[in-house]
Amino acid sequence: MTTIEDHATDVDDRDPLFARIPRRDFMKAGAAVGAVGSLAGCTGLLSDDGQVSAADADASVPPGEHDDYYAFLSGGHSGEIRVYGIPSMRQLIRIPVFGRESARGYGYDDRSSQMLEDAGGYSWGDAHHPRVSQTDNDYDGRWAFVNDKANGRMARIDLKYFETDAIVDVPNQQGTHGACCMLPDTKYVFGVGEFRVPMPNDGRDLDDPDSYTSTIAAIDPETMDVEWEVLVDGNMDNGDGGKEGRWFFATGYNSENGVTESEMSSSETDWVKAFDVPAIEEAVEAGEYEEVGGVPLVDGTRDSSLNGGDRPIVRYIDVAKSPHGVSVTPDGQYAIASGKLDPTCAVIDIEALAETDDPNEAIVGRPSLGMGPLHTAYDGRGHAYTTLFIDSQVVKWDIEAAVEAEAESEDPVVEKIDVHYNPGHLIAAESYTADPQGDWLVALNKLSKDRFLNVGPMKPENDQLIYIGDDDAGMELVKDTPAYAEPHDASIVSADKIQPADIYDPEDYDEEFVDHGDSDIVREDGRVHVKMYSQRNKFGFQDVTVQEGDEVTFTVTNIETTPDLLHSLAIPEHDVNIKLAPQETREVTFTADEPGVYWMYCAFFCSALHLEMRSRLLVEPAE
Ligand code: CUK
Ligand code: CUA
Repeated sequence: MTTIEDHATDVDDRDPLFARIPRRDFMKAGAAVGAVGSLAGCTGLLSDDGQVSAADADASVPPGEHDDYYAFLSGGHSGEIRVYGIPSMRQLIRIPVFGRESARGYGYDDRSSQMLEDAGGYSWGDAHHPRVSQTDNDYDGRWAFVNDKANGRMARIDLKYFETDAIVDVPNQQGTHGACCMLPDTKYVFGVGEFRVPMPNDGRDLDDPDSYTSTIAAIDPETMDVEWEVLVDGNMDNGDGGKEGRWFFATGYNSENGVTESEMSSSETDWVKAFDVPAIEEAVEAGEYEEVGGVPLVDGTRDSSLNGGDRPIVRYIDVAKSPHGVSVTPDGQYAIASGKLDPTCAVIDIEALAETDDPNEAIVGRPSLGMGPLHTAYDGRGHAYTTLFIDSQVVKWDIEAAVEAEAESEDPVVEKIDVHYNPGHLIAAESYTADPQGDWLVALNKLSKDRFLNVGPMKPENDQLIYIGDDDAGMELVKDTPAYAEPHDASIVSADKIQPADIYDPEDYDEEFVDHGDSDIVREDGRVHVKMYSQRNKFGFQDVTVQEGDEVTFTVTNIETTPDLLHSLAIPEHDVNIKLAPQETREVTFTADEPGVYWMYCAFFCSALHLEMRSRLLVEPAE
């Protein structure tokens, strides 16, 4: 059985220079020159400029070894988050967010099912953009956030337990698409509304698309309350926050206010919207809003008086039509918006934006990159990496060269690599922080076509690992990874910045901890409350008798203190299934509506006597 010490050994304090070299290669190289454990031991892996070459940076992580990074990938309309280790690309765990999931008992116990109910009671969500909280522009390991495009929601995942702990149903928003943190310190999480609807959407203006609008929502990460929203012209798509606490950027298409594809793409230009957050806060403070759906809604449309003075709250920047991704460079200097239908990206100078009257003057670069640019990531060495959906490539380009070059020049392009096929997002290690690691990049390809064994008409997607750590040797495709539908975006975080717990702390939840000696059955007016512990290899009661029709609540604690020793409570024919990690307590309430004998059992294989870990629920027929 593993111990806490075992778990701690690989979150190590290796010299940062070594951190990117898989230990196996380090050992090999070290042994070769007889200097294991010293810097000299790995010089054989370093090229002249001190970078590790792709061939040496073996992406296989041997059995028993740990990865250097956690990657959090959204699961699209599966409604979940997947956690990979990078560079192995091993899937470590799945975190259910917007839908029930039986292996983790998510949506089965009273607490998690109440949370899903309070968040609208939907059975699914469309998770696109997982972003991890930051402090001082670096990952702090507290939370991950992800949007639900389907039902207009934002969820929070507690990274102590790798579980969803809050979901907010965002008012006045349909198609909450972009999700990202207001940096440097995650003051807000922004939900970016994609679908334009009547405001409020209560049956008015049904077929009057000109009156439809969309909003961004600023959500407090601690309380998950929506603090304020801003109404805009056109719709919005993706978003990213600046690094200095002032600007938030959102791309959008459909400045035409159309409702069909041809209407939405008829104009030659659309906007990147730059939200001046302190100016919006001032407007809220001054009461310059209308309360709609219980939140202050600030008018940020072009004709709004709040956009008339010398400090407009929203700046509308004209870019080629239907831009898609937007991301801010690690140094906070530029916001880069991808053209999608246009082969260029717009490089927006963030400082210039504050100084100029005409926001279009802030566009300081427009390199021509290839067909279908969608999303951009960074290596921290001045390069941008953009997915080309139509060309099925990732293009690496030089940001400063793009600022110096003429518009539509291809000169800033450094290199292109084929991916398989049709990439949406891509993500580089710590690309969303001020200090990307610059070694690994993952292209999230929408189609895999012929890359894997045929599994029928619905093929997996393909997450491809690319080594970007050697500018001389160029990008190298290292690994294909089949993915279930459907990752959109990801965040990659150094392993040492996340410190998950091994066991639960009962202080972190409200349910009553039921230890040995606390077992109890309380009966009152057709309600039965059973409190019992679970431990290798029994439950606190060998049998529990109730009456047909009773409403039964079980409060069950796993009193183990050994990490990785899970139990559960499963009750046949009553849809009862709760997971119990060490020191965790959960409650489940159900109606015992059929007389009979039901074997309550543990579904996690917990010991040699796991199968014997059973008790009886005896449901007596009603008189
Ligand atoms: S969107 Cu999916 S590929 Cu939701 Cu970030 Cu671009
Ligand atoms: Cu407890 Cu199996």
